[in-house]
Amino acid sequence: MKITALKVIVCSPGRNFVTLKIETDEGLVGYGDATLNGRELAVASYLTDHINPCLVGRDAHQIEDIWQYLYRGAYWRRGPVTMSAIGAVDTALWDIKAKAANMPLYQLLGGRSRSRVLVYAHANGSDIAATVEEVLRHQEMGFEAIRAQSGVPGLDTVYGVAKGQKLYEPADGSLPAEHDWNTEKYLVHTPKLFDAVRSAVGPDVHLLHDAHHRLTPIEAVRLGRDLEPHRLFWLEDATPAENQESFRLIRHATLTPLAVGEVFNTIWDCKQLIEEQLIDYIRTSVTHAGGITGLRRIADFASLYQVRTGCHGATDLSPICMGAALHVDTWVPNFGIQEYMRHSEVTLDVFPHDYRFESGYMVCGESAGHGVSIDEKLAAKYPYQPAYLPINRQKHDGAMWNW
Ligand code: GCO
Ligand code: MG
Repeated sequence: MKITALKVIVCSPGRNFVTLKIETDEGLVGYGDATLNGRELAVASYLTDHINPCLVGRDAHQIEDIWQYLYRGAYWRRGPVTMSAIGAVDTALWDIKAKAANMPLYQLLGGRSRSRVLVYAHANGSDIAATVEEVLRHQEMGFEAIRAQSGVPGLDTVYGVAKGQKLYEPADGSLPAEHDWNTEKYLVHTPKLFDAVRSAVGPDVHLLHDAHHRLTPIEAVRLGRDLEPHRLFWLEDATPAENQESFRLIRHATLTPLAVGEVFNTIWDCKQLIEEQLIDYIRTSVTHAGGITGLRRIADFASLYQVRTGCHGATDLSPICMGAALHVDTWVPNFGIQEYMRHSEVTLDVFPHDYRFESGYMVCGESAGHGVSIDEKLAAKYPYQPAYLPINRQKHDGAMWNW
């Protein structure tokens, strides 16, 4: 089966998405997500200018060879732009292969390991009371795992908390918004947040928290220890992980489980974290980790070290990523949890999908492929809008910090 055409579709139904459509001479079509929040057009160009012309005429069934061709062949390995582009090609080819086999994608990966996929929701509030209310609202909706983030007294803007009544959207400015930060205030506030949340929900709900790379290792130890009584499911991105060995200190000083990986794009970014069992959950996504092939390689490696998956599932990954992730989650033996930050209705209309939410769990569909496509006519009504993630500055002196 030959690849006949590749098309990049950039649209903004509520937020920006980059989608790759691959067509074949047998009439089968596959879709991949190539969205890299705030850097969308770089991946679109990488595909259109550098990848797509090289793939026309190739055998669509040779997924592994095409992955290696794009990874080794570029000479310049790794990086989020390259790997998101490879990820989109790979996801679209798996979609085609599963359609050719007339099977849902999880069957090609090895079949079903579970009946449904545990997901966690986001509960955000401007203060502790508002966050507790949101956590309880999500508990009523059936969620068994809930991430709690709250505004911090003395800071104007905090990661995860939307302004006013709007849904939280990480890329909301035509230029990067400037947020403020103070670690001391955050470290005093966050244990109080979880005292209140845990006593409101009781012992049975899994609680999660995202520190969004803002702490140093020793500060992460302080937070991890302070949160131990509340038995978190995980503390996410406690510190930046370019220096993987910095997690040794955190790991050996606190019992709070650790999750990392949403900014990683290959196995090399997490090799030491996994091999030394410095983390409990690896959070790479289908889109950013080089597709199903890249993610599967990371998940299999992680399984050797009792590290489980917890795929990134923010709204800046398109429903195509969510659909593909749910097939991986349905198969992967060392599954932990899946992030589920619901897309807006306008996004979901543009991406017809067959996955569904059922009381705290997601279920992938049974149609052939990964079950998600794009309505190109509708997508054309929502042209690209420049949008950037915010940046973070220290409150006391304006110096740059990690967003
Ligand atoms: C998460 C993430 C997101 C990211 C966003 C960046 O845990 O879901 O931290 O909120 O900030 O995906 O593009
Ligand atoms: Mg995160």
